[in-house]
Amino acid sequence: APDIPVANVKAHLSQFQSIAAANGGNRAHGRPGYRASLDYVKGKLDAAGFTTSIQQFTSSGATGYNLIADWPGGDTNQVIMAGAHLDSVGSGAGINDNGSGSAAVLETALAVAREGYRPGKHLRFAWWGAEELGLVGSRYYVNNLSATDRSKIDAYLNFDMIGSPNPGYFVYDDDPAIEKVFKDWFAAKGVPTEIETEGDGRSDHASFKNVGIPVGGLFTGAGRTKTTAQAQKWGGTAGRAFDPCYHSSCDTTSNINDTALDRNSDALAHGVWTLGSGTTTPPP
Ligand code: DTR
Ligand code: CA
Ligand code: ZN
Ligand code: ZN
Ligand code: ZN
Repeated sequence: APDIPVANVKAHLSQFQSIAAANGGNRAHGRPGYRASLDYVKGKLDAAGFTTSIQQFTSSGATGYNLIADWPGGDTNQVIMAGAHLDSVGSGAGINDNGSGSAAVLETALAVAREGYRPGKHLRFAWWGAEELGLVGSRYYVNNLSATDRSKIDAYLNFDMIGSPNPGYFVYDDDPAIEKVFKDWFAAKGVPTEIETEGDGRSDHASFKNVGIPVGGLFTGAGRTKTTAQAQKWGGTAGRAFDPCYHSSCDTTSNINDTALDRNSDALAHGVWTLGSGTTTPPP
């Protein structure tokens, strides 16, 4: 997989920050900042040659939107998905939660286009609405998949908070094969990882897991406190939350650890390239 330039990822975060500032200070479901964020992401993908679609739904009396982007080609009976929720809470710009995941997924998709990558499997990228209201957008997407379309999704990779300022390196433990892809990548970089245990049912992979689709993902931590042992292996500050600005107005572009964002962006690309390349059945 190509290196993902962290400067490019941070440029998307700056855009999300500006969008929030221009739209009442947030990017929350039902607020103009959310749709403006979606339009930004969609514009980049359309320009890069993706086939994009907007899926509309209603939640709490407001219209919500999912953005789905398909990279033309690959075996459409074997789909690899990578996604992130694009909405913030109402209290702020939501740059770590979850601009970080949204920006890294976007930059990985743009890298696919830049490289002219032709994977054996079909790649689909997604940005979810209304995650903060209770995983609403991703659940709507999964619930509206036909059984046939559901059976074609080989994996869903979730990225929700991957740039926390006092980061841990957590790998979802839901599917062993997917977990191994990420764990091995970090091990090769000399970065120890822990399995992510607090998140089951707490982010957008839940709806995919509930219908039997293999899921995986990465996480750098939210409101929980980093232990002394964790600080010894990862650096940062023991006794301090992984993200002290979780769901707060201080979740801005200054609330990002660049090393964590870079490593997780590169790991994300590695996961997409690795899982996208293999085909379990030979092409016709
Ligand atoms: N619920 C997510 C934040 C979150 C909390 N624990 C985990 C574990 C894995 C992924 C995400 C999370 C949110 O506030 O968007
Ligand atoms: Ca990189
Ligand atoms: Zn959140
Ligand atoms: Zn989140
Ligand atoms: Zn899990």
